Amino acid sequence: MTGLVTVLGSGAMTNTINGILDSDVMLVIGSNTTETHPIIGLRMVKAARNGSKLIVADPRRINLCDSADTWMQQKPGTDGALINALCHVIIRDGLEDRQYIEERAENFEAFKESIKNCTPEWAEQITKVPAVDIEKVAHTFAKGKRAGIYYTMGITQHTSGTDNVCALANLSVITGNLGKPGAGLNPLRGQNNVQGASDMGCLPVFFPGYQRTDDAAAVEKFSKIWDAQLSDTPGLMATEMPDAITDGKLAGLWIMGENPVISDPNSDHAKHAFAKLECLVVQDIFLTETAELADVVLPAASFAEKDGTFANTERKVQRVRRAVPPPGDACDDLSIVNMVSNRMLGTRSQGYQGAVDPLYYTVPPFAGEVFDEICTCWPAMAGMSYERIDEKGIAWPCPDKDHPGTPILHVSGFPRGKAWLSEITWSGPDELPDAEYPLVLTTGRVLYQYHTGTMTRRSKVLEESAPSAYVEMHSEDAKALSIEDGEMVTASSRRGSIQLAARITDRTSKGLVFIPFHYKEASVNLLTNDALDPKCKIAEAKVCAIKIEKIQQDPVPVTLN
Ligand SMILES: Nc1nc2c(c(=O)[nH]1)N[C@H]1C(S)=C(S)[C@@H](COP(=O)(O)OP(=O)(O)OC[C@H]3O[C@@H](n4cnc5c(=O)[nH]c(N)nc54)[C@H](O)[C@@H]3O)O[C@H]1N2
Ligand SMILES: Nc1nc2c(c(=O)[nH]1)N[C@H]1C(S)=C(S)[C@@H](COP(=O)(O)OP(=O)(O)OC[C@H]3O[C@@H](n4cnc5c(=O)[nH]c(N)nc54)[C@H](O)[C@@H]3O)O[C@H]1N2
Ligand SMILES: [Mo]
Repeated sequence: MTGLVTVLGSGAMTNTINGILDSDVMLVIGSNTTETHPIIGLRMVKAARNGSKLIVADPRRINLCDSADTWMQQKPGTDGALINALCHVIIRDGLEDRQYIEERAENFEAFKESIKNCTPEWAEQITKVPAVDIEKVAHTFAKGKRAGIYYTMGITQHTSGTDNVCALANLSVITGNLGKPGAGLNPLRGQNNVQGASDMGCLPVFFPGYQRTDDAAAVEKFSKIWDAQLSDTPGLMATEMPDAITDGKLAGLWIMGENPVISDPNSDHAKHAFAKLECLVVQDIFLTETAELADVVLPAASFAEKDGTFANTERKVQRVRRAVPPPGDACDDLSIVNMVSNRMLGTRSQGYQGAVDPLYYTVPPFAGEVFDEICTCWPAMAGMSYERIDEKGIAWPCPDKDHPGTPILHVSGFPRGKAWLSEITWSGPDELPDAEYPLVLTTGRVLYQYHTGTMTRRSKVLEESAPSAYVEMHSEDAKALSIEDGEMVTASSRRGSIQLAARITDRTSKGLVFIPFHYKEASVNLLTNDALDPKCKIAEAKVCAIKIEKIQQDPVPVTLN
């Protein structure tokens, strides 16, 4: 997440999972932890049982609310106002950590000025969280000796996602909570090895190790290592690609391990764009909805069929070993990339210009050679080797062979010197409800399914536990529309329409509905908004305006006989 990268140097948990047990306050905001990170959720429940105060901020009554000291039910898309108000109360009541701020932060006066008017009463108007709760939470958080923040997509999947993360960083810094056990700022990473993918530069502005593509020294360094002149122009974010295709700026796409036809907000737009590509290559372990559109499908091996390393959510780099051979023609991803690269050799095709040698990984399965190369080009992994992580992983930074790794970041300082307290102005979501589309839709996950279901929906046990799409709606909204629990309804936005079952519940508030995005037969991304955060280009999957309608049954003809 680039916002956090700018603030702290990288987007990763600053602290450890087991450290949760050392916390005395936990603020869980926009994370349905017991369903989406169940192991971490268990630690939180255990910590709460041991006396740590748990604060949950979520528009839905998630399971974690059962263990919470306070639950703040904000309106979706209002987190920036809520967090600014927490900071306002802390400073107003003199609860900030003065010494920490003086030693480790800058821009405090301007920051303080910027939240001068963010009173709890102002925030109550916007968020619908009672001002007294905001005051209580601000006091609990600031008085905690080890107060940790845990957040995920409820915070980031907004047009204000980067601002929300910066606001949370402000809260953590002014209370002196970065750099000590049981505290910190902790984005719980989503996919398996998404941390490793970010670390390795699967972001258009970074080479491996967060070394920027617009930094001339980094371009020179990697041009030398890879023996090819590299570009200093940042690439496109995945979310910017559909428009780039439509605008004729992008002609070919090679998608590895993603199913955007189901997972991209406003997915029909993405699907139409893909149809305009000159060449679409999809590399996946299954023939997905996206692979069905491809000119070429490259069958990949799954995690259990390959060698390498994964970096987990606490930055720990761990070995993965092949347990079974891949089926049929499937190959591990690295070998596929290697084979394609070597066949490009000698051609003048874009992106491989100037290279003279074949990719020099020579000993199958190559992963060990790549690992050694990573350790030479990113100082934070310079001290790692397969021998050292043979049995137990090591958390980066690990700068030399004797270094034990760094479970907690920022103990003695920040990458940029001092932490910058940024001035955040709250701005609401891109699309708000109106007379035609009166309900707010938020989307997300359930415990038993994983994203577009390519993997989990092939598992009988999981599929039996969560077999079909549904829309969670408040009893008063259902009553107003004469909708009964379990009844099939139509949900539509300005972009599309789906049919699914109503689940009547008071987990959401009046006016808010929730739909999981796992089900292709009622794919909620046909409805969602693809408006982007201007800074990190994440799409606003968590808020859009929709309407729900009863499906009018044709009256059953009365037959007289
Ligand atoms: N079972 C399961 N686990 C998973 C995944 C999966 O598909 N299935 N996916 C993995 C991945 S890649 C990721 S990124 C993570 C995501 O993990 P989470 O972010 O925990 O999952 P979500 O369900 O997307 O949304 C989290 C919460 O955000 C709340 N929310 C909605 N709008 C707002 C808002 O405006 N503000 C706030 N504060 N909260 C809001 C929702 O009510 C929900 O409880 O899960 C990972 N774990
Ligand atoms: N409405 C809405 N939309 C969302 C979200 C939301 O909360 N709401 N969340 C967003 C988020 S956070 C995420 S992470 C995305 C997830 O979106 P996607 O990443 O598109 O979803 P997955 O279904 O996990 O797709 C991963 C693909 O990788 C394949 N795969 C698995 N292992 C391997 C492997 O080793 N090699 C290769 N080559 N392929 C493999 C799987 O078969 C699968 O097809 O969805 C995003 N979209
Ligand atoms: Mo994710």
